Amino acid sequence: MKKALITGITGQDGSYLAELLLEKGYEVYGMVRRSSTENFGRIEHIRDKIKFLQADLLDQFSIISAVKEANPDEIYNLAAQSFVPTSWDQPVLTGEFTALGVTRILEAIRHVNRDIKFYQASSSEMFGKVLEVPQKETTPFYPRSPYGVAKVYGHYITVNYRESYNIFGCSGILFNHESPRRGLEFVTRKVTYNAVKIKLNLQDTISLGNLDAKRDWGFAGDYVEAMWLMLQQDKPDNYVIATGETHTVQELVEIAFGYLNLDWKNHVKIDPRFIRPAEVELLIGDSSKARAKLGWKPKVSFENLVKMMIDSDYKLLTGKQKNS
Ligand code: NAP
Ligand code: F7E
Repeated sequence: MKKALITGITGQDGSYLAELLLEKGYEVYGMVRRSSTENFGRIEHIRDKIKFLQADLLDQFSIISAVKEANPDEIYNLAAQSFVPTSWDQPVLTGEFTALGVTRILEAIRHVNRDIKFYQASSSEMFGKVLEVPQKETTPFYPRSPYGVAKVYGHYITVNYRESYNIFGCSGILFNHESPRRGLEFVTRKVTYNAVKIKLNLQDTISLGNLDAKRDWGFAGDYVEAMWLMLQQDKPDNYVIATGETHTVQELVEIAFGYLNLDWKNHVKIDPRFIRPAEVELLIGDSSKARAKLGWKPKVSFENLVKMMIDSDYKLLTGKQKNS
């Protein structure tokens, strides 16, 4: 039985990856940080199958202890401060978690067992003010936020430990991926959750920022499979994971409100508080390398993803299925 240690197991991707690895027969260890209230909502249904280890990305020895105790074949580093706007408010902490946290895990691997395979959750935010369209593994980086800058560090330290110590480290450059388990502050979930509340007359408006930003949005459940596939290859590498389609935030709003038979123009307000100091205007990924080498491809379309999230939020808020 293979063993995997997932950091960020309480997050969106951690929950889907834990499900996938359990289905594949893995013994799954989850690294969690201490908090005054438990935060296991996304993994409640599988929590009795997971072995939890308390550690924090800021604390080197706690990570070494967790790696020693789990003694895993694979580590998936999904933990991070992952919300881009917060990275301007807390740039130093974002650097500690999202950049140096990666080095702390790699150092634990180097000291405990160099045969552990490592997955780093890199991001399309590294492309930022894009220098090529579509973006692929060889596209130069130009990050536009402290978060993006921290992820570039995490990417290169993974490549560096691969080249310096022969550690099997993979960097998955994942474009935006969403699901009913997405945090409420990210734009897809903010739109689906609040559109349902508007439909139910629980509120009248939603405030958003830049409606013209374009993103390549996929389904998180599809993307965690790519993470696993990267660690099953003969050699470690970097891979772009994306759908190859891009949509504006306005298109997201149109689909979500349209599915609820609402006219979005009556309910959406623009609030400058949600405009970013520097924006990533356009992301669209070329995942042909992953498709050819990993045999990976996305299964859920953008429209179906938005509808899946609306259906789930409707059930969450009413306890009933939405009639189509
Ligand atoms: P998420 O829902 O925000 O989850 C982040 C996880 O990191 C949570 O489990 C959180 O734990 C944990 N964490 C944060 N700080 C920590 C610390 N100091 N010590 C230990 N754990 C800590 O993020 P996600 O959407 O699942 O994304 C997973 C990873 O992929 C992240 O690294 C993100 O930056 C990256 N990524 C995401 C996307 C995307 O579109 N979703 C795209 C590219 C890359 P708590 O529950 O305790 O807060
Ligand atoms: O914003 C625009 C905003 O916060 C998407 C993270 O998972 O994916 C995510 O980062 C777009 C931006 O995601 C609002 O300006 C408009 O252009 O959902 P988001 P993100 O910043 O793209 C990458 C790949 C990651 O790695 C990150 O961890 O939507 N937008 N109005 C808004 N965004 C938010 N959050 N809220 C608004 O009201």
